[in-house]
Amino acid sequence: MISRRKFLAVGSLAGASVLSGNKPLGMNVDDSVFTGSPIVISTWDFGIAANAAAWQILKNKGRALDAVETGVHVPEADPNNQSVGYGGLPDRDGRVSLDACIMDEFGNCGSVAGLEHIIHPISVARKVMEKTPHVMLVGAGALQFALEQGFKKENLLTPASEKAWKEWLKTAKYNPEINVENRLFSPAKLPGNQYNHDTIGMLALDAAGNMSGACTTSGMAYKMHGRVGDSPIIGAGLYVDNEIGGATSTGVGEEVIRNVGSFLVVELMRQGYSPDEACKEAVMRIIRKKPETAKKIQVGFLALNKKGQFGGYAIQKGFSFAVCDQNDQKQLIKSPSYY
Ligand code: SD4
Repeated sequence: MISRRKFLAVGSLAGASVLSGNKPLGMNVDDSVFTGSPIVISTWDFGIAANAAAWQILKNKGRALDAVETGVHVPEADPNNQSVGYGGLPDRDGRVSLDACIMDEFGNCGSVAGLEHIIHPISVARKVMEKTPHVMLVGAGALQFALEQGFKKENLLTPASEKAWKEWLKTAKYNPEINVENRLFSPAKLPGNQYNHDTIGMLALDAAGNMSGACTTSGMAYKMHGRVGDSPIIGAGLYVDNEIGGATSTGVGEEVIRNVGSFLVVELMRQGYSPDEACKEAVMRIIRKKPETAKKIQVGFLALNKKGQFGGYAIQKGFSFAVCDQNDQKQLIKSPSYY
């Protein structure tokens, strides 16, 4: 039997087996029930720092819901991360508008879309879940609610993001670039043209065996004002079913919405797919429906099941995800991909 540590070490090879039709290495890792060891996983390399914050809660037997909210606060508050929250790249009108959602172990969920001026949209989404009879608030209504709840109104457009936007205006071409997150993470590497990807999606399983998830983003850079992607849409950008597991996504949200991606991944796991197989099948739905579009875009899914097994799959190379558990707090795994 392959231990999970071993699986982590060969995480990027799992996809090679998926593609060749062999059983993915992750599948037979551990067929026992959850042993009580928490785990948190999240999208992209900025997930490492986010997981570390979430881990502080999980290791002290805290609730997964608190862990994911605290974890995603890290990239939301980082002005050097131009893909999430404060410092996020604006829409084509120069407005930073944020999307986020959160879901707990009871199937409760909350979401905000097109929220401006608030650094932590994930916490506003949690308030929507906990303090209102609704699931989703958008635009001016979401801002009004946030202010009523005591959130501070701030200018989220940093000088670096404003500069990049002004540079972009010179051509004003909307042309989503693949894996731009990898470059956005380092402000030193900002060339000032198209930065169109972002998003942290995080899934956590706590010591009690309960799962929650969070997803937060400034959306596609230079999107039309009012455009909403998959990230705040329950079932698309995030889905958690405490019986089965959870899934989240990153990349071009329109394709994820069209396929109700995260819900699909969870339902595939319900049918017996391992997390990596389920993510692969969700990606294949996108590719089969629109093979020409799929060549030019990135979509990645990430999933965690109730046994603590995880997996990811993307259309393009370059998607990575961070994993943190009691064995290792800083794993970064290269996702297998179709191309
Ligand atoms: C969106 N899915 O707004 C987000 C963007 C993203 O990597 O994840 N980029 O469509």
